[in-house]
Amino acid sequence: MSETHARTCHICEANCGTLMTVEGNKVTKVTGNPDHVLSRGYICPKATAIPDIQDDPDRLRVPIKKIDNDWKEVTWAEAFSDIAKRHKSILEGKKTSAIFAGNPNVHNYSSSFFMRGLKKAWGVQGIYSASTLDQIPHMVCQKWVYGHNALYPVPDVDRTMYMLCVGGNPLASNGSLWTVPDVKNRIKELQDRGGKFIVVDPRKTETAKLADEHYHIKPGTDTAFFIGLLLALDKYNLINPRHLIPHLKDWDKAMNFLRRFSIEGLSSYCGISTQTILSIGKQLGSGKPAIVYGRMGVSVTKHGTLNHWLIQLLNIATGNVDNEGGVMFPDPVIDPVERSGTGSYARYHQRVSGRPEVLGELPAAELASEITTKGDGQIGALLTIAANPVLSAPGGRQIDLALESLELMVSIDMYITETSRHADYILPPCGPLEKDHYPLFFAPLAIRNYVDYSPALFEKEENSFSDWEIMADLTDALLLAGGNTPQSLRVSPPELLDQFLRSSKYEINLAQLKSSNNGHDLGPLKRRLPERLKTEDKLIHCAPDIILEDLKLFEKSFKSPKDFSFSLIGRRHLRSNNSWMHNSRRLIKGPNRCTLMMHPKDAAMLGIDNKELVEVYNKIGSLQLPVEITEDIMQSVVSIPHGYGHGRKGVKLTEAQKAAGVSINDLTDPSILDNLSGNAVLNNIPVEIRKIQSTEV
Ligand SMILES: Nc1nc2c(c(=O)[nH]1)N[C@H]1C(S)=C(S)[C@@H](COP(=O)(O)OP(=O)(O)OC[C@H]3O[C@@H](n4cnc5c(=O)[nH]c(N)nc54)[C@H](O)[C@@H]3O)O[C@H]1N2
Ligand SMILES: Nc1nc2c(c(=O)[nH]1)N[C@H]1C(S)=C(S)[C@@H](COP(=O)(O)OP(=O)(O)OC[C@H]3O[C@@H](n4cnc5c(=O)[nH]c(N)nc54)[C@H](O)[C@@H]3O)O[C@H]1N2
Ligand code: SF4
Ligand SMILES: [Mo]
Repeated sequence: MSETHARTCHICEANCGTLMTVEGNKVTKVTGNPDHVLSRGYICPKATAIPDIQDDPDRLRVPIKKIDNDWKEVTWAEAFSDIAKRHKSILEGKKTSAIFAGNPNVHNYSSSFFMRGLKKAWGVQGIYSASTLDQIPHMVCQKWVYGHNALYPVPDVDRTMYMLCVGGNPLASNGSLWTVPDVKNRIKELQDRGGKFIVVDPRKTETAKLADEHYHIKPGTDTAFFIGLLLALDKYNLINPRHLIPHLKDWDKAMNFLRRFSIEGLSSYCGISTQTILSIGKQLGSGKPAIVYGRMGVSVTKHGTLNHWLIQLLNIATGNVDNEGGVMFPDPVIDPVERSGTGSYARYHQRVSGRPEVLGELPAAELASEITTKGDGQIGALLTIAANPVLSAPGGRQIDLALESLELMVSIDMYITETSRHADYILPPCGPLEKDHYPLFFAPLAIRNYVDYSPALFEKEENSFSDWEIMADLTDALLLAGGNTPQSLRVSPPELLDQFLRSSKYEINLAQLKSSNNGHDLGPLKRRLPERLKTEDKLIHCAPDIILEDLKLFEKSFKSPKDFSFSLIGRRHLRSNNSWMHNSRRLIKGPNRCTLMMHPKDAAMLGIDNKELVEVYNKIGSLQLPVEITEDIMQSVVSIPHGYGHGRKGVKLTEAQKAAGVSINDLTDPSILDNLSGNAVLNNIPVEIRKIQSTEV
């Protein structure tokens, strides 16, 4: 007998509604839920692989401890008390401890309720996380411009008439900082109603192929493109912030600063013609609802924060912030803008580099140097929670070495990964279908106000715990070892969730959400300014001094562009999710996707044929992989997807290891960061390439 259950997919930001057919304790089929209020029946292949994670024989079911380079199963109690004892003795010396929290934490709403307590008990102030490999430039820019780091302006794609997408590939990623399931059809609907979708990317991506226009841009030069667009609006007198005018501070200061550049100079720097810049500028300023959206390609660069500031200026200039069909601020039931502080900056600094803390985060790129640089405050104990920095952070080989030198490393993870293989203990959470789900971080990024809850599909296996339970037990063990009282009173996450829901203006409760299979639609995004602004003066700050300082640095580098042989960029594939879904046979099967994409002219110049092996190298490292020749990519630019490199010794991911690939982050440079946010630079990496002679293979 089979039953069908509605459940949100927890893998990516789209949060699609699925229907899962259950027979006994197995999910036998996953389809899209046609009645889901947001995803309308759409799912991608990753949702069908969720049962593969649930049933994966490589998935750890009990805690394991490393003894003489071998893993031994231990009880939870033994693990917690030994970890707490060792942690205490490390902190009694001159070393400190650190936490690295990875991307899946944002898909586990319940973990977030226990992070603060665990941070305190583990003895850390700032944390390392995937945020500084990703979106912190958006957040710190939002803090400075709108007054709160969580004031994400979300593209109102369903009502726009023109969308410029720079450095994002939603057809592969399904949208980011933009919860927009079924994005392909939404873009088609925009085109069907006479609107236009434009992509700017060094590669003609899946998204670019759907677009009305695509322009190749030289990697790392988007700052110039954005300034060019603002100058184009200025030139044609199309700057008209309309309803925003009373709420703007320092608009003229920002524009006066930008007028020192010329469109021609900017155009030759970024490789997009003056004519194109002028034409896009004109269309953005046409008075119709329009959006400029930028994602990873403009975030994980040297001027990521500056880029996002320029994007805000563009949307402000055309009156498209807080405008239907422009970018809007959602009104989520559980609202991070009302529930948390506006975000801190420079309260403390990195020991080695002196860089400031940003929103309670320390740069992930600097974790290895903080572990290996000797002296007081050196990191001796590391806790990773759902993170794989060896594959996801720059300088992966250096991180490998650093982790090996730790006195204590604990990983909360369900696999022996490239990272967790270095741990002394791995504490595995229960299977994904044994957890409930609430889009705590994604409802605030969604294209409509909505709310959705999925109870756990299966009971937890015996002796198995959710991430939050592991975090809470570890916190208690650490408190106890330090002579403190454990937090005996525990409210469970669903109870907390219920309290939050009930106290919201929507007056909704968990029982109501449980009884609904399709999520609740709470309507389209609405105008929210100026009430939503969190700056003290309730104004939009158009020219924060700290950002203008970085603009000056850009101006300097712009005057003397550096040339190198090839610029390496990343990419994502629909059937992959960062570093951790390659162990699903049904996702990984098919052609090798870990290839070096290269333009035919570059391949001819180097005498390389399709699928031939090359060495890609720079001062950070070197790797070998086959070439995939394609006209989609610009000349002098090459691309490698991130998240591969499963061939490292000791990893236990049987399927992933059959298509191990290599890690692009063995080539990315941990010493080059976005000045303002401390975010890693993961694109526009200088590399050299050489053909591997057949005698070397
Ligand atoms: N070169 C390059 N590097 C990149 C990027 C890029 O575009 N280019 N992208 C960056 C981005 S945007 C991100 S977000 C980061 C991601 O970087 P990370 O967060 O470090 O890496 P993930 O690959 O998401 O690894 C997640 C880990 O969590 C485990 N896991 C999965 N689900 C759960 C769970 O529910 N509980 C627990 N405890 N563990 C779980 C998996 O087994 C895996 O080991 O990578 C970044 N790295
Ligand atoms: N299938 C799948 N979906 C995912 C993920 C995944 O790994 N796989 N990861 C999830 C996560 S954690 C995130 S953060 C999101 C990311 O979501 P997106 O940002 O939409 O995804 P990317 O594919 O990294 O898109 C970045 C684009 O920027 C381009 N690019 C590179 N350098 C430059 C540059 O200098 N300028 C410009 N203009 N473009 C550049 C790249 O060619 C690429 O097409 O995806 C999420 N969804
Ligand atoms: S796009 Fe795919 S992975 Fe993302 S939520 Fe939807 S089904 Fe899941
Ligand atoms: Mo990400």
